[in-house]
Amino acid sequence: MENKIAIIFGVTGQAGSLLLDLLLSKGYFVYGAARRVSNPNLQRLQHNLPNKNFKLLSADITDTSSLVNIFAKIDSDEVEIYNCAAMSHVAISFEQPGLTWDVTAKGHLNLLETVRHFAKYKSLKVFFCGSSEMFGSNVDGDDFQRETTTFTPNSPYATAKLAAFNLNKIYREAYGINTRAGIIFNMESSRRGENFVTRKITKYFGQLYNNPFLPKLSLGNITASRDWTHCSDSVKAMWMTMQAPPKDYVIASGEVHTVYDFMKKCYEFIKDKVEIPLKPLEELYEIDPLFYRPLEVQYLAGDASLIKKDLG
Ligand code: F7E
Repeated sequence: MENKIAIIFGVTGQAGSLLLDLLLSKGYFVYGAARRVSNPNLQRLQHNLPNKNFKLLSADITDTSSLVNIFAKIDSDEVEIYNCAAMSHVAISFEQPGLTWDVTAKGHLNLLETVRHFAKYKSLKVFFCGSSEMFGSNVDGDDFQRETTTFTPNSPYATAKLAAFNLNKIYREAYGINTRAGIIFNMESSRRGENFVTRKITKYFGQLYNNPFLPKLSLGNITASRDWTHCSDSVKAMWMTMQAPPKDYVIASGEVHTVYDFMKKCYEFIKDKVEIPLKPLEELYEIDPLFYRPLEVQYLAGDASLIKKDLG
């Protein structure tokens, strides 16, 4: 049987690389699109480089001609396209809103336009990584966010994701393009970038295990609550939506914890394992307003019952 074909935009990132692992394990032939940079950032997919079912291509989602070149190269009538490319750090989006929009919003529009033209010749399916940040601080009466909850984005990142999410839907309804999106709540793993809070904290406690005299960990708003999922589970859900009719789904765990709770769990995890007793947790961290955001999303809790009902 012939391999199924997929393209992943943003293949060097956490979600893109875990999706690559999943699709290869399912027998796909995968094209991974990555930006050309002088020092390639391939750590997360190094183990897949020798795989004969994987081909790394150079393309930049902000440059439509590079997308056209990729689509022209793919000699297959049926392709699953996953867009995981984004400037994904919410705090940085306040510093670099233009770049955030170019990559996250305009980039997805470029992809949709390219797909619209190639859809005449090939059967193309699109998955867009939307974000729970699109909800901003809005919650339903039961303190959950779901597909019907009104979006009230409050960062440049969230507005860019919402623009792309809406365009994804418009191209489905206006042109019949086979698009779907996940409204994806926080995804974490050991491949998470070190400036996101879970990896920043786990890295600190990992180092503390070897050196109990480390300087304090500096954090921002530790009372924020998040709905964290292991990214391997999130990418599995992305793949499942791709196998189903086009529809947008919340991808979440439904479990909520504060940043403080997460840190406490890490502290307790290493406390009994170290040889030199640790200081009390309250002496190991400090609050640095540098890590506060101009606007904060204080609470996110996803209701994933629709995807559970439809796709199991
Ligand atoms: O922050 C607070 C921070 O940067 C989580 C992205 O994948 O998920 C992610 O966005 C919370 C926030 O992720 C620090 O203020 C406290 O309330 O790990 P984060 P995020 O902003 O929730 C969504 C769904 C996405 O779509 C995004 O792409 O932790 N926090 N102290 C801190 N956050 C960071 N980064 N660093 C701190 O020192």
